Amino acid sequence: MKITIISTLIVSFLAVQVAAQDAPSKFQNPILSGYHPDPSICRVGDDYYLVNSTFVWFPGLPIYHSKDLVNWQLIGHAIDRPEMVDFSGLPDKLGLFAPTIRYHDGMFYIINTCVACGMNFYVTASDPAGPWSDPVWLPDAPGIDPSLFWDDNGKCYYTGMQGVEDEEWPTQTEAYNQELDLEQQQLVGKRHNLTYGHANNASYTEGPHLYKINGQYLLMVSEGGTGMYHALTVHHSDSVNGPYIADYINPVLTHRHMGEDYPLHAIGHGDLVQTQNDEWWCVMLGKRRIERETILGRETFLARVEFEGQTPVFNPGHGKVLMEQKRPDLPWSPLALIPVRDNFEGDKLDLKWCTIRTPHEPFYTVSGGQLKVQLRPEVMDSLVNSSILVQRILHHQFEAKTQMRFKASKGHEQAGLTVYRTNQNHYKLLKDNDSLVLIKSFKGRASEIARVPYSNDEVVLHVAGSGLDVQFSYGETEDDLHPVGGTQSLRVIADGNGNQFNGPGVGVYATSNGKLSKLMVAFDWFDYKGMD
Ligand code: 6LW
Repeated sequence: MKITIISTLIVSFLAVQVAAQDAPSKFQNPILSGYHPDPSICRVGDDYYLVNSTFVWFPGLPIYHSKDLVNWQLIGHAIDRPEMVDFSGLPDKLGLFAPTIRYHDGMFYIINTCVACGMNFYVTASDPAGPWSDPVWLPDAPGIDPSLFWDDNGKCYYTGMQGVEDEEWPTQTEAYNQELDLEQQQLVGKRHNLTYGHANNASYTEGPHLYKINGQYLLMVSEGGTGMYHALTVHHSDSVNGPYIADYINPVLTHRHMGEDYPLHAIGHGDLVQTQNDEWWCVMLGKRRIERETILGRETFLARVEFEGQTPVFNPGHGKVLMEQKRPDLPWSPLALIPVRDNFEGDKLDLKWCTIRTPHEPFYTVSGGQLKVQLRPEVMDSLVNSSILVQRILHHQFEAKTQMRFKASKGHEQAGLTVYRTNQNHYKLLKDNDSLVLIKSFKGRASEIARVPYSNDEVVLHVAGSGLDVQFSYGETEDDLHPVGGTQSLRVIADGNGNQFNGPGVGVYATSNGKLSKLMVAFDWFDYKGMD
């Protein structure tokens, strides 16, 4: 008996030791790599939910869930029915801007702006994985970047940003507050200016979020625009509608002073969360750079916040976002590894796949372990929904590969692999009836980089990115790949040059280039592998 108790104790002790060893003491930033801008976060009990902006990608507004603020699982999208929004004709930088997610009284709310497609709206859900309600449009709410805040008396406030008439300085904007009557589904009462930003020439004061902390209102906004000068500033008031007084600590977080060559910049657009263990953390966007280029777009980072009085101090002792730091005091909850190969099992695409712009008609099927994509006349160079499916590029060192079966009978029928940023900036490696062609589109100018004869129906297409370089290849099997087109530059999909706000994707594409076609192309599998 004694021996059993002792051995049970030893086994339990070892189990605790193993668990303790498994749980790292630190975490790495970014917590969501690749195209994950404008993060907003909320906590319900010991569950955390996060949403990002997605512009014209569909489905839009991904919802992530986490137990530890470090490991995030994609559980759904707030915009996943084509009737909800229409991105037709919109450039890749418009559409769904910065959302805010909040939980109140048993209901999740996401408030957002669809720029050039209806402006401000909110959706609700009792389960954040969905389904989400149809959008409730708020035609009286000017500007972008809406946020919601419930005061102790149950009143709900809409906090937004808008331009100002008669600007005193260029790019002056304001954060404002107005009551939102959720019964009437509209803004009511007076609109109050909260701040123009803390600096006397603050530019693009945006992304406001309001919190009540120790009985005082805390307003956090971004200033400086979403590039080099991005920053977070905080402002305090005893009354929800202000006046708000800028904290002397401002900017409370920025990398604007780190210089052009610092590898992490554009830190801003943050949202605070308090854990069940009384720690404060902030999620915010930032851009990683290689030789001053940003390939992966705006990513989501996490930083510790400690309050000194009413003042939030970000990563005390460091004052900047860290690539590695002590992780939140929360139960470590790692996720199952995402397999490299998507075998297209079941009858639905994995949540990671998106198309570009609203798909008003179905154009693909998943069955029998194959993804079949309909060739349609639409091309990805136009501002319409073409037969394109992409997933985010999450790493600076990555590989993507797919096995495709496709027998084109006419020259205008093409299908293959794409590295996509916008309708004007992308690569595509396509097979037609007798060849494989690599096309680069940069600032809207398409050029054929290489063409090789190829007549088999089956082909493996491959792309490998490394820093600023990208190399495409092809072969009859995945073990026999031949480079095509030499080393190309990922500057084509880097920020700038017409690439703004969104981020890059890799995936499949099919088109009949303006003519009708009955052809489908079949993909047996698609690999995405990230190395760094
Ligand atoms: C967003 C604004 C911003 O609405 O960029 O970085 C805009 N911040 O707050 C588009 O993501």
